[in-house]
Amino acid sequence: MGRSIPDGFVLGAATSAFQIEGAADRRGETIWDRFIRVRGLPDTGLVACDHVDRLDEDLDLMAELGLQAYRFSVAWARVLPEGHGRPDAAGLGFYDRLVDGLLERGIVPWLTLYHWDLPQALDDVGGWRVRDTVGRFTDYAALMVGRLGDRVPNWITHNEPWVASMLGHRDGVFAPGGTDMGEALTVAHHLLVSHGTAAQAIRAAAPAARVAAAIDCRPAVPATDREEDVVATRHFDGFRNRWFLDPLFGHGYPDDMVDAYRTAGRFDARPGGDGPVRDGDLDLIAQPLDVLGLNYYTGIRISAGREEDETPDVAPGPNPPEGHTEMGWPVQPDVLHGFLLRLQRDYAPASIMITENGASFSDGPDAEGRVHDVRRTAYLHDHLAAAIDAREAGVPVEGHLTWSLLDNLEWTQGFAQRFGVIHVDHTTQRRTVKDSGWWLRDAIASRTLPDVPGPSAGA
Ligand code: IFM
Repeated sequence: MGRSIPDGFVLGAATSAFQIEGAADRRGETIWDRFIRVRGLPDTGLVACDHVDRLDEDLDLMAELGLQAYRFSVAWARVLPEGHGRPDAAGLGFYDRLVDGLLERGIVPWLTLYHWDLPQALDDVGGWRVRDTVGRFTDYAALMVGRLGDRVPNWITHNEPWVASMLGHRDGVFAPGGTDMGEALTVAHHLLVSHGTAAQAIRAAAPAARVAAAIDCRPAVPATDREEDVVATRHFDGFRNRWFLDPLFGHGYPDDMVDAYRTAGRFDARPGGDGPVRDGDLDLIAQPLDVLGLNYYTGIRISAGREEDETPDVAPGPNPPEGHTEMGWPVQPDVLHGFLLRLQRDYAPASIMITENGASFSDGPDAEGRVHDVRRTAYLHDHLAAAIDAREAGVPVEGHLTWSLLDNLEWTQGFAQRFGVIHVDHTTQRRTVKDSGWWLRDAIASRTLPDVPGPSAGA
């Protein structure tokens, strides 16, 4: 008999538009289409998981698993091909059908407005580097809430603004490929301000809707107790976690990081200073947050010299060492538990939804067509147990959305990483529920975390 799942704790799964939808010929170009083409990466986004044309099948699979909630994102360029202007009726119709299909099956929708797929037409005129895009995003949010606000109760403005700003504008490894830290911090600021303005637009049109932001956090510990590693870890935490959490919760940008960035001539975060921060922006960012979305995969050990570097010690790829996933990420459910307690202590959020958590392992169907992905099942078991422990310790964790429903397109890595609880054959598009998917179904149906046979993913 596994441990019980508390009443009211919600279990579901998550995806994003660019990673599953396909039907790229029926929407506007996005920065990811352009980035993939210019960099010569595998052109997997054109078809992805063909979700647009397999919507009913995918909805039925969600129902078969008994999901209580489903998080998806809207492709901005599917509803507004140029990012603004006249909406595309077929694009809006697709999201109508998706939301109605969820509701018919008793699955609560969690809608994300922005999961990194900026319309290319907006990037051509400055993208998130310019303030105008805040207004464009607010208008897009108003369009979507006007259309779906009567049926979607949970609205996530942004997914992982750290990734969108830093990987996309500092490191050059994600779209649109910028390589400047000052630009990346400007982008981060515009993302945060647009969270606030979109929150206002959502509330104006749908007062009962709940507003959330999905923040990817990477909890850090010093590699040793040497002073320089402790100082580096504090900096990493500011760079990676507090820069986003502090202003969202009304604390403003963290003083130590404001000083560090300004002294280094990288960014002026003072309202009315030399940077993009205007008077009133911090109040805009700090709109009341109904739900903090937490995307958690792993923690990190930091040593001096790596205070802004989260390159994994283990390279991504198949056959990872024990206790790691194929992303090279260590499996650390205890870190999730500790971080949830910290969120409660430092920010006292009204509620926390774990909006992403999951593991990449490439197990495929055996001769009988079963996918025995015991490492993923163990990962989910242990992280759910950690989340439930935190809830029982008083942290308002309302649920957990597994990343991901389907094996999907892992950005620059194409189909090389498989996060799904449903296997997708990317040649035939055939879906096969993995053992982890059946385990999730059993957990939801029995309101317990069934024991997992074999070794723990973190062993
Ligand atoms: O696939 C991504 C997702 O788009 C954002 N969060 C992390 C996932 C795994 O890398």
